[in-house]
Amino acid sequence: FFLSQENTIFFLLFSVNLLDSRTVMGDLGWIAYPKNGWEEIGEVDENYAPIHTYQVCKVMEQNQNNWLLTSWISNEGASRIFIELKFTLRDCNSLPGGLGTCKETFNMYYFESDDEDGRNIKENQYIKIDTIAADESFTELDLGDRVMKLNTEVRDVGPLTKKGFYLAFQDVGACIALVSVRVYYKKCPSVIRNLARFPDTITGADSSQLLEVSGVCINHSVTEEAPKMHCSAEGEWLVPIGKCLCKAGYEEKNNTCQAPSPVSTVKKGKITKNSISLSWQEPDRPNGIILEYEIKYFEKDQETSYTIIKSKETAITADGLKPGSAYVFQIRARTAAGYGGFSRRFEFETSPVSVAASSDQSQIPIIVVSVTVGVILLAVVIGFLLSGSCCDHGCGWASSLRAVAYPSLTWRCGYSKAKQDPEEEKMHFHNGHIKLPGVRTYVDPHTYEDPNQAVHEFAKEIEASCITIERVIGAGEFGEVCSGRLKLQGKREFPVAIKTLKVGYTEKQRRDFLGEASIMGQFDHPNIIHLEGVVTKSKPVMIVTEYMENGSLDTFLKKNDGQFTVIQLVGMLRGIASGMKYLSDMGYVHRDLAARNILINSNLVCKVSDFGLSRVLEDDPEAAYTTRGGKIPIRWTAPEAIAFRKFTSASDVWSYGIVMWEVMSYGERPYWEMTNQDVIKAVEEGYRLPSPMDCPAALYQLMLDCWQKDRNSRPKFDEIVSMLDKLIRNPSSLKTLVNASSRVSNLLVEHSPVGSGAYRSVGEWLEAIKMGRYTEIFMENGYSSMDAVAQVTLEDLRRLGVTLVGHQKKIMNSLQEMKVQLVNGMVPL
Ligand code: ACK
Repeated sequence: FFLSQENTIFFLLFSVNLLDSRTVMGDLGWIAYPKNGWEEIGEVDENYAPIHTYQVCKVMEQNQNNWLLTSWISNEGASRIFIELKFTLRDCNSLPGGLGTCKETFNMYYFESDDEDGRNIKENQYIKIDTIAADESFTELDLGDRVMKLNTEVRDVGPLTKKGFYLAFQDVGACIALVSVRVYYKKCPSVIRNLARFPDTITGADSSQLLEVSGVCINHSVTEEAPKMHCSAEGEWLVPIGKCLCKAGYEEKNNTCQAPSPVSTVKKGKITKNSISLSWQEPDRPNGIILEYEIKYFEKDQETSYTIIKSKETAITADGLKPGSAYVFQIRARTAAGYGGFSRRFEFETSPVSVAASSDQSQIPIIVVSVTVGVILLAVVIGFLLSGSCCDHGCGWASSLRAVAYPSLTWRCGYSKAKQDPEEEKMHFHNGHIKLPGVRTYVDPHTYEDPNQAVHEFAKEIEASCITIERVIGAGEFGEVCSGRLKLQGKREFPVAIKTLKVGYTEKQRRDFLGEASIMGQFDHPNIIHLEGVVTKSKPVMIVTEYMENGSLDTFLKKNDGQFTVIQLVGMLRGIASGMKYLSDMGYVHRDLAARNILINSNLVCKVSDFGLSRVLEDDPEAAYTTRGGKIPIRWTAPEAIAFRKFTSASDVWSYGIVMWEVMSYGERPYWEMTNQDVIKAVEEGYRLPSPMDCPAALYQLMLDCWQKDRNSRPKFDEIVSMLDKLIRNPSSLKTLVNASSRVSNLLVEHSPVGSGAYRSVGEWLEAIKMGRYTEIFMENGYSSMDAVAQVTLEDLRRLGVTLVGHQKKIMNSLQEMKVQLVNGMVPL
């Protein structure tokens, strides 16, 4: 097998031998009949190991029928097996007098059987695999030169349904030496990918089959999106989908989430009415050097208010506690790999106060609590009045606007350092940051009075000293784009992309620049570019994102024209659709979806990027001013968005169709060199881009669906994702290409309907009901006359690839209508 690059889409080809005649030390146990046909040459190699070569050379005799039967070969559960033959064959022309009877081929057969008892079956029960001919035959001259013209031929057989099989080689009068026979099956070998483990998977029975395999998240990781990959018939893993993420407290390292095991033994020490001392032992499996412990504690049944102490020692004293109260403690250790899991809960109680002492002292905590609550309430009121200014410790009141967007978000505050051991750090939390269940909604940073606040709401501030800039990789509207490395505390350094804001910027430019981070920071999806954070407290101002090794998709495809399989291209499209589904679920309309705004990493994973704040698309060189003054990338934009600025997820779907076209044509410019005005006019008149070369019909159909004039008829992104998933699962559906002869290479395709009335042809009928796109598929599948069409069933439509329910209904209803009319003698079919 070979492994291309650690991170590229896998080409781990794996085969497992079921038989290799060269490695069998003893007798092969094969049978030859008649006895004077095939014979084994008892040769040994330089290590005295037998070379099991069989030969036959009855070229001068008529009617040869020499059989060589192998012993029973178990298929070990594989349903498609491969047979590699190495042989030499004599050129008949070089045989004086043998021309009349000499043959230059032999036949290979198989017979399936669950056990070894099937050996005595008759010749005619064997199933022929193929006639084997030599690419190179040898002559006497070659023999003189001692040239060995060894042929290698591979055939595959499947689906196999029994436990094993016999092979047979039939000679009908050739001069052959069968040097070796290797029988094997292919499998996609067990791998860990995106933190999910995929098992050894034997390839499918069909040579074009892709098996969808679900991955299992490795230890200490959880599903982000159900991880899946596809095992191809060649034993390659293709199209990874979804991923696992290390659980909170675990860090990803070399495809694992390694961290210390939980602390298991905790002992109580001195207990007073206000304090509890604890000590514990190092975890059984520290898995590295323990850097510190985190001790979380709270009053029993009051978990929403807890305190965290960080300590380098294995003992602490928690003080400031209420007398006579039970407290719950949990401890976890941290190594360079991150935090381990928390220990189980340990419960200890402070000593009660004596009755005499309680009368005065017990008032103190009550007063303290009352004052604290008073201060907090006052702060709430001020916080709302000020509409969301933020305190310096990173503890923020949500602004009233944000409170609208996140109705149940309360507040997160209370960071304080207590007077204590300098080795310890202590923090109190009230109501940890609440994560809303279900899908979140995108918050437009414009709704913030102060856009700077939006940035800090959604983006982490990174210290400039954590970033190493390595080289300039491009130019953005606001400044250079660089690649570099980010080293965050307690994490390994990793590559990042850094967008910088050029010096001398205006306040508006800074706002717009950081606006992108405010938007990006709200997204968390494997197909959306991930924001690491921003640098705003020093200059230059920067936006730091994950690094995408292959840069923007359009350039990448142009550079690699024709290099990918259809499945790989569909995998890219699936990723983009999945990212767009996420954005549309969040209520975010992209408005500038185009291959140039998709980034692609070394895994060929595509991620949507470019989230400008103003969305006037100043930074897109493709954007042109419309008559209404807006700047729009005409070739990618839906007609309603160009005409009256109706930007919706449905207009993003139109753009997605254009991206599909760009991907399938390896970065071709949509509408080539037509002017923007001509593009607008042609699209308005019902013309559409023709299919890219070698494009599967199902994909072109999907493009046409995305380019429906009526935006409500376009598929939704979730439908696009499931449609692409279906195609990936069933790659034979991608085999029907758009007919090359009907593919118009430099003209647009007309999609406007013709008139109604009696239909002279299938094309005319389909056009009239606005289903003209299916004409070709109907014709190709034998529905070329109206008589044939009259027989079409719903099942047939599905088989033809008419998957949209609306279209199925339209066609079936029209057929039904025609049948009724036929009965009434109105339309001659
Ligand atoms: O095609 P490219 O190499 O990919 O050139 C452009 C350039 O910067 C200007 O946008 C590249 N670029 C932008 N963001 C990233 C990123 N996150 N990772 C890698 N390259 C990026 C883009």
